[in-house]
Amino acid sequence: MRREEYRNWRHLFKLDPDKLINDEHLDRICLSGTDAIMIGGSSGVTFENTVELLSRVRRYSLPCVMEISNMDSIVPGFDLYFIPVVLNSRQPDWIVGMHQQAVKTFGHRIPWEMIVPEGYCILNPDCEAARLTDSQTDLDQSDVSAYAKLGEQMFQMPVIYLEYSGSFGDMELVHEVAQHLNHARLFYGGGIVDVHTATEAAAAADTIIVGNIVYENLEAALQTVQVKTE
Ligand code: 1GP
Repeated sequence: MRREEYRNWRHLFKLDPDKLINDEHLDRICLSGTDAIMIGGSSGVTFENTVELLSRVRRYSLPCVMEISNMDSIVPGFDLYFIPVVLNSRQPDWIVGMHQQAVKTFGHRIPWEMIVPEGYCILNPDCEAARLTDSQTDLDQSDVSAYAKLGEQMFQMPVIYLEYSGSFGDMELVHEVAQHLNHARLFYGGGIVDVHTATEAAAAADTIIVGNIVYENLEAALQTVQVKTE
């Protein structure tokens, strides 16, 4: 795929290599009309379970991208690699530390043309990603907008990702942040569980990411793809 194609995506399913999905469910997800599959997770992601899931998704013609959460699980063969930079982490490791180690380790083998940095702002204090990254989540609209603007303008990040993993976020805030961005793509993920939440999120953000509901209620997950035609 052409790198810039991701800028047209409206809907993604995020699949966790550490979770089980049977062939029938995966078939329906991959044929759902979603724009792409993103593979990634906060814990339990290994080289082995990532390769396995990638090879199963590769039977289908839609793009498959990896969101890298640790250096040991990086697998060749994805269409693009999304790299989270957690702008509101209190620990520099999640902003530049691990990234610097990855560049040091992989050096000239990094296909830079396939790398898409994501300026993350993690906003649900109870999610695993917030705990793991020690993110500062008690932020108001102007705080989050400032992170988004900083990511876009100072770091030239092509994607800003508002992450509410596990709970549906404050759509007013998401809408407000969108007003502050000029060219970065605004990704929203967290608590999209049906067509209603998907529609609301898609009205505020450029791209919505649907995760857990795939494993909890497949039919409801599949309905979220409708936002593409609205
Ligand atoms: C997680 O943003 C995604 O990284 C999706 O969140 O699992 O709550 O849908 P959910």
